[in-house]
Amino acid sequence: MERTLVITKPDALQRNLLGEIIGRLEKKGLKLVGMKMMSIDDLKVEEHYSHHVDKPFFASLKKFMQSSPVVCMVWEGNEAVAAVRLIAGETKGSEADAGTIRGDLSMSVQANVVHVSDSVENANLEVARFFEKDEIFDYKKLDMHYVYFGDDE
Ligand code: IDP
Ligand code: MG
Repeated sequence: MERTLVITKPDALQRNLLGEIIGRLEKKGLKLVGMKMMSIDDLKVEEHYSHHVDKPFFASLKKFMQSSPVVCMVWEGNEAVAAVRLIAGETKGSEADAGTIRGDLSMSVQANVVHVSDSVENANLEVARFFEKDEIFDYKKLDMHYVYFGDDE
């Protein structure tokens, strides 16, 4: 069972898209195991986007990510990292496939409504960056039986 980090970016909060984004992940059959609202501090932005710190757009990206609170979530499921990446769509909203969160809900390369982890390795690092162990919940969710019916056979 994998866990992946999803962050709703400031544009999602400002544009009233949180329910829509969470609803899509719930309906897919993923299990929400952690959730909190926060303001991202300088250190967290720089760590989280360390692959972009030297890019010309980094100052703008940082300003954007700090312009409103974000909501961080941990979603769990079989092959959840790749599944959520598919649901999120390509980085640039105007080019992302229709049917994806970014393709349906955004136009911009920067303001693309969600962050989602891009590999199992990064998902583990990112979940640990944003959540303490006791902020992640281990509980039985009854519909899982039907979400995965027969997959283990
Ligand atoms: P991803 O979010 O699809 O994984 P990354 O390349 O990891 O894409 O970039 C992280 C975030 O940085 C993007 O989601 C977007 O908000 C921002 N970003 C990426 N490229 C650009 C750019 O060329 N201009 C402005 N912001 C960018
Ligand atoms: Mg990325």
